[in-house]
Amino acid sequence: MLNKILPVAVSAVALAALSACGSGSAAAPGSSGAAAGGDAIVMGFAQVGAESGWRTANTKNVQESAKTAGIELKFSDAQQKQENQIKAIRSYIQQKVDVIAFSPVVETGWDTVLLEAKRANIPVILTDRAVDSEDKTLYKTFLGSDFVLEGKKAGEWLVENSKGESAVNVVELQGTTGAAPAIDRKEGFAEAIKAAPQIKVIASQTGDFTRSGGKQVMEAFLKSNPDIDVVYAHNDDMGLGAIEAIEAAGKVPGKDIKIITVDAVHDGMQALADGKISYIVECSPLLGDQLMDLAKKVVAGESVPERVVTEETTFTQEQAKTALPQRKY
Ligand code: GZL
Repeated sequence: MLNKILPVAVSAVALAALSACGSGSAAAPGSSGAAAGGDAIVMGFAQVGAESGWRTANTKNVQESAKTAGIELKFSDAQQKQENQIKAIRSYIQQKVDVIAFSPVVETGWDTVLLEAKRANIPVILTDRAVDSEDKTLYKTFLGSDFVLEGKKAGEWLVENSKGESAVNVVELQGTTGAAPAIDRKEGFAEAIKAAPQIKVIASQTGDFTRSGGKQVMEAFLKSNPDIDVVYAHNDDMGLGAIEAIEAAGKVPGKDIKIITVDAVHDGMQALADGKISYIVECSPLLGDQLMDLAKKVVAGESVPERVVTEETTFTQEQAKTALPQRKY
């Protein structure tokens, strides 16, 4: 299946030259798999890492969806390091994959490698997280959540549940420094709590989206802030780490200190059902099927929306108890 639509201006001579030296298909440069006359589309996927329950659920889902879609997946785990993701993307360019998909660990520093992919005629799909590139031609689409809205939902729940309180001291466990979900969830939450001036963020620090990071930062917060009422954690894993620190300090999570998190992975939902977490804003990792559908369209040269926002909801303790048995991750 010729997946690279050759520029119509290509002359007959150029086409003859291509077929004379290639496999007979006049595939554009930067193509392998289906674009070179093979059967399966080849996708290079540069994953962030395996830092959280969300990430491992996302990886499993992408791999399963690729298999179902008949797409050959080349997969790399960057251990949360941008230089490893850039190396992986360069390797996919060298291998002439048909399409590259990745979740940028941080928003900045991608223009150079994305320009290399563009010059190699390899379309790029952003999945999960965004980049801050001004040049929107560097990628075909961004599939992922609205992280500002997620932060707003968390803040709105706290405003709703702080009525009558004279002072509400919040400590914030931020995600990876420079990552789109960390920047946006912080922004959305801060915006929402403006409606209730008695709510104050008294400390905010990154726990890098990991359980151990959340625990370490929460231990420090507990030592330096005697009156913490609420933890706002940018993901379940840091919230679960905070629970360990709170219990080690002899306090009761969900009672002495309320915890609000984002994601709704199984362990978070279990802690919510058990009353240790008070509220969870869902962020779905199940992007695989949409990603593969977008990849097929992009490789076939079809137009796709610049932005695809994923559907997601929120959970209270009662809703978590009901939802848990059906959860896929
Ligand atoms: C959000 C995703 C975040 C999750 C974390 O879409 O990028 O990264 O909220 C994960 O759990 O580490």
